[in-house]
Amino acid sequence: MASKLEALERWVNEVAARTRPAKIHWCDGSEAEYQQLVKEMLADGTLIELNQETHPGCYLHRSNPSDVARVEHLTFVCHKNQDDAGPNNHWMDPTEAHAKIDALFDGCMEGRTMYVIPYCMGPIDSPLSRCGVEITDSPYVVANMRIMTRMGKAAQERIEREGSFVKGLHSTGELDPERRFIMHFPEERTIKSYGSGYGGNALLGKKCHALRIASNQARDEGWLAEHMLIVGIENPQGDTHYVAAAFPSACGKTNLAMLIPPEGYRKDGWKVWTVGDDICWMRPGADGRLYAINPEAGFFGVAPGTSTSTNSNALQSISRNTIFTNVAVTADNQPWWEGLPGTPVTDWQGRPYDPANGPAAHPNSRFTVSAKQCPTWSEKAEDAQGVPIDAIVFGGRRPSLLPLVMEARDWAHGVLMGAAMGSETTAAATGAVGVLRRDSMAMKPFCGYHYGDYFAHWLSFDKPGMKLPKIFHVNWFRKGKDGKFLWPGFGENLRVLEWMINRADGKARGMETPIGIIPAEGELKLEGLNLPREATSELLDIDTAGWQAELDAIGEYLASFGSRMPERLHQEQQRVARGLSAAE
Ligand code: GTP
Ligand code: SPV
Ligand code: MN
Repeated sequence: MASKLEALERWVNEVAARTRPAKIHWCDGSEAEYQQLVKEMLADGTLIELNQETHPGCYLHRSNPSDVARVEHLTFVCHKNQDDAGPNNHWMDPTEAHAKIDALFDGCMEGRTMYVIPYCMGPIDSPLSRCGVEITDSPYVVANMRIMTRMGKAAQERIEREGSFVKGLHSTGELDPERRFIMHFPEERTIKSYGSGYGGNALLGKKCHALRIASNQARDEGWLAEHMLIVGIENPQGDTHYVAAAFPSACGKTNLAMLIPPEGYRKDGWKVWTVGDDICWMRPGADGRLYAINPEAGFFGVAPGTSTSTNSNALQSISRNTIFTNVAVTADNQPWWEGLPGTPVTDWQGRPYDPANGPAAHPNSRFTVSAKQCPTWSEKAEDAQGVPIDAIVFGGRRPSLLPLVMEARDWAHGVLMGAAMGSETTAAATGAVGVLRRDSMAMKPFCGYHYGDYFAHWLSFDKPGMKLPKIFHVNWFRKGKDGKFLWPGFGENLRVLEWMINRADGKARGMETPIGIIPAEGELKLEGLNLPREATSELLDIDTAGWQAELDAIGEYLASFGSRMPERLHQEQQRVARGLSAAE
């Protein structure tokens, strides 16, 4: 027996009977195993060696050009009852879904190796962590899962002790978009993914498990599984406040998680610690505060735009032992993307670079790297108890209307702010880019059940005995009349975080407005920024007529979820709308 757990052994045998691999390999997670896989992938061209002098241990993978991002139209959440999936998900009857995808898995691993990957999402000894097993025929997936999760022997031992695990079955199949599905069965805690080798579709520990399935586990067990970064802000007195922030894909989570303080702040002794850049699991502690862990062990980050000036922590992290996917290459075989100095000679598809073909690196090209390599990696990220959260932040790409920062007056108002979140679409998913869509809590592609029930679950945390964090909304992407960003962003975002922390500590008064609390005159530190005065007032300007239209749109959006939308959120929307009318 390869596992002491009968349920695991039986499931692996069932899958093998269907997929008929030549060989089964149980992953132990060792360095030797990783090196062996790399060797095999270099031999068959799955990986391409990059310049080992400048980038030791770094490799390039080129995915199929039809397989470069998440595919939301092929992603299904298959609850028994269609209503439980909600209008926010594509739904298929579970029996039909199993039949459809199982037919694709029939014999799909013939002549190949089937890998069994036991993994743990979160520190291996944390009560907040949850385990899973992914079965895949892709060594690229195994290598990425080893970086992104606690994978191998220790995870298998925890699974055998606990007796339960999330089941994930994956095959890259023919990479034919016509034969591609990402299916979730929340009641069975099962995932089946066929026909894609790309990140969120194939590394099943990430979005499929840690968000779509985990959001269901979280609701049943009284915690939250969110698309959030976690960052620690240490002030000159040595106190660290932890902030969790939800921004949609490719809207700045990795950047904020690895923020480099502006020079003045650095001199004063401010430090920033990275706990997570994409996913956050949090649950109330005995003291009523929310404690958070990052279920991941690595970063699967957006490459384009990553540079010394925007994110030098990320750049330093990826100088060694990194897998790059769909980036371009320079003449001396270094990885390259838009935003880096130097010139590309080969584009992400392996063609000689020609600007007529578009960007050299794919806009959703990524790096996979162990979090341990990040210079600002927090030692608290390994803490089994998690970190206490002082502020929750929502935000998106909004070229107009939304101010740089505002604070919710209470938890319910904050839940409304999160529910109302909107953002321009990005390259992280297939489809048009730059279209405004609602993306509540940045979870539109990831919430594994009805959004109405999800908002009710969020509201349920507001009860006696809880010491909930304050909730804020930010917008780094407001544009001036010239079409340029008004706010410099990146490291300068610390100025906004400092105001939030001051609010949490009762050290800033703020100014009440109908849409929320904004910084009072002088509370946002802008010294050394050279921000024109008009820009400052424009960043915090509240356009009453624009907001009335926005509140109407939010009302319609909430109503689109029908009777499962909690009445409390409707009331909150009406309260804000009334406040706006009164202020007119
Ligand atoms: P996922 O991994 O897809 O979930 O994305 P993410 O939210 O981690 O995105 P990331 O931090 O990689 O941000 C990607 C894009 O946002 C890049 O184009 C950055 O240049 C841009 N960006 C990040 N922070 C800022 C900011 O403060 N201001 C502006 N203007 N752009 C930003
Ligand atoms: C995202 O798109 O939000 C990502 C990348 O973090 S993926 O793993 O593809 O979901
Ligand atoms: Mn993400």
